[in-house]
Amino acid sequence: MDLEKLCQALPKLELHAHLNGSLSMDTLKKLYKMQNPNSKSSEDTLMSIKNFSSLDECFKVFNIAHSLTTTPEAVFHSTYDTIKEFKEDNVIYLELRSTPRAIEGKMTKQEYVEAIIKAFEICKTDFPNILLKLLISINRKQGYKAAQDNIELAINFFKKYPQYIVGLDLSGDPMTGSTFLELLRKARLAGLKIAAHCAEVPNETETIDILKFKPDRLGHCTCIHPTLQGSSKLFNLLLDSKIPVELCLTSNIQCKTVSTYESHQFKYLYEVGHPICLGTDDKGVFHTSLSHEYKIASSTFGLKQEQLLKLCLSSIEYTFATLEEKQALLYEIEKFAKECN
Ligand code: 6MZ
Repeated sequence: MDLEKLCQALPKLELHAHLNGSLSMDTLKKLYKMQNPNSKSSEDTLMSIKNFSSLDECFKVFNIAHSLTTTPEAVFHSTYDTIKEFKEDNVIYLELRSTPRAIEGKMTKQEYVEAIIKAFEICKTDFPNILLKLLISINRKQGYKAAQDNIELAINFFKKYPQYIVGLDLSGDPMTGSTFLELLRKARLAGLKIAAHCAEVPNETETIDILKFKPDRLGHCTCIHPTLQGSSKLFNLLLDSKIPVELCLTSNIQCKTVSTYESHQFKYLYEVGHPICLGTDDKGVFHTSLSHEYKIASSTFGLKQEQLLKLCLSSIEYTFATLEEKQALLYEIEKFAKECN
């Protein structure tokens, strides 16, 4: 099987996908039409989503998607379409993450999360081969009160829908805000798993604090790179922690936080056998797919079929799924592996 076909056919697990960053151009156009039924052109407004060249500018791009997901109906369609697209890419397990937003007169944070759950419920019937979970995100830029509200919301939804709501994600512009680790500790005690973005920009003190907190998974870890000056201490701390890292190759290249695919931290973590998994981050913003990320990993780091399958298999362990669900995922991937031989 050629590489492209193999990466497409692999039963993959997506553990790092932000909902509003994952919206495809088709979904954005659809949402634009829903919001502006009489407008003829959506292209110009939406095209600016392609124009960014740094992490800072990337965060401005999210405003476009956010301006179109301001009602429960729009959030529902966004979630449904995104799940469908991941399913079409042969993703068998999808952990979406999203920051609940309240829009005055249009939507409460509670309704935002309910709209996602409603889409999950319908997708469960429409696309039974993809297992769905949700992490409630905390945007570090939005401050303590918003973080507290989102955690309370997550705990309440976790009680009602433990089959879907599995944890919290700490994300947002890494140049600002705080990590709210004391709040995350409370959430952990309530049974929620924690995935934290870590070291997207250089910040040794914060990185050490996060590593000491021991989230269940870490996102990016871009600046914990053994070749960066003074970073070997952080790299060793990360290795000792054994915390799985979600790696998003294209995202880091497009945001210019890593200069080349060849020098991506994937190489160093993979070489020493640190637990890692691949994710898209924001497939709409970065025009990628999980198959494409596997293809890049394969062609850049020389991963063959056996290693790609191992990458999928090992990701199972890092999911926030139940033991039973993990066994079902294992069965799916092993079945595929047998069919390949
Ligand atoms: C940190 C990111 C991110 O939550 O509105 N987000 N946070 N680093 C990244 N790397 C590029 N990509 C996305 O999805 C969009 C939000 O996800 C976070 C940001 O807070 C962004 O506003 P939701 O569904």
